Amino acid sequence: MDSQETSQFVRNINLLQLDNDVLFHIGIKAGDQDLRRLLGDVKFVCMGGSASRLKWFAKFIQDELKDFLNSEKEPYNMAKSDRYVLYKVGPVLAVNHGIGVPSLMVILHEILKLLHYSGAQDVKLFRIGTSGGLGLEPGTVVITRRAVNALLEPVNEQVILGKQVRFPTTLDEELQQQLLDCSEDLPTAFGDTMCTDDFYEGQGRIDGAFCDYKEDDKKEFLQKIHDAGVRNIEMESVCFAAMCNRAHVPAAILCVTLVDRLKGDQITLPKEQKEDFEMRPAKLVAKFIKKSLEQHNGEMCSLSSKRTYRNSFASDRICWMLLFMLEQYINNYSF
Ligand code: R2B
Ligand code: URA
Repeated sequence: MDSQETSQFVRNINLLQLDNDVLFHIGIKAGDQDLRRLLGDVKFVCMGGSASRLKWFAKFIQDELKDFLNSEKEPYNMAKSDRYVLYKVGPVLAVNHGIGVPSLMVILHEILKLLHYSGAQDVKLFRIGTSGGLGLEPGTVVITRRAVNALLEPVNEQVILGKQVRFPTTLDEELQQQLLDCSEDLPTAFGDTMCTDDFYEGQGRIDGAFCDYKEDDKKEFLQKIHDAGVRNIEMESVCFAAMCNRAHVPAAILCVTLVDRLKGDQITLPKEQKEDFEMRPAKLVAKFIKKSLEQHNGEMCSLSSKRTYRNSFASDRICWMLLFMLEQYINNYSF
């Protein structure tokens, strides 16, 4: 079977019924553009919270990869909605995801469908973000070993049709090691990342609008999670890991620490230093991407397919339907 006609990114037979899938939050209709030509060669999706940081990242990665790229045109925002930004630079797609799991989950559904409709292959996803550290010098990049929820469980819990469903947050160990190998002079740590639904009470801060616990309770909690292996706290990791895991996409999470939570709550870094720290996960990922491109002699940067989305749509549907039926059959008849 032509490998371009299978897709790892989605598993939803209902998509076959859609004539022209609307990716609402990025303002793209799947059938209106030649997505295979535009995005078929994407190999690395880099996501982070803020739209302006991702705009900066797109320019930065363009500069870093200039020896591999054949265009110096300024990256433009492909998203036609004001919710998220989407920049394509050679084999890299840079996307912001906003704050927290709900915002990330919405854009990840749409990015995975976008990758599916584009026929992209061998894609890796990265979250390059910020976090509060535990026992680490601010400015340390934590490469996440396991993403755990606020109860220290390695799962992302979703409520689907009124029922709680738990998805494991397994991350790719080989990718973690490859990133650690790229860290060189950057201060880097490797450990568990706790994902919370809130920046204030959810992360045990005492400086929110409300706080019904004492400084000692907070210290006890933070020390407990530190002793359990947590090295940083942020707000998206369990969802990012679980959805990439469901999509069988190798994924990694790299977040710089902006404060040592064992010492305080407020982020008081001067602007320049904060900006410098925020670049560090991007620098680390850029090194990894460059190394990957060097290993492939830059061939990842050529367009992987010239077929149009419309031309390939019918054959994709048939192969995809057969695969889905096979999977259902195996699930129903295996013990
Ligand atoms: C890190 O920083 C943001 C909160 O300030 C949130 O998106 C996160 O995970
Ligand atoms: N982002 C978080 O979620 N927490 C912090 O402490 C810093 C950044």
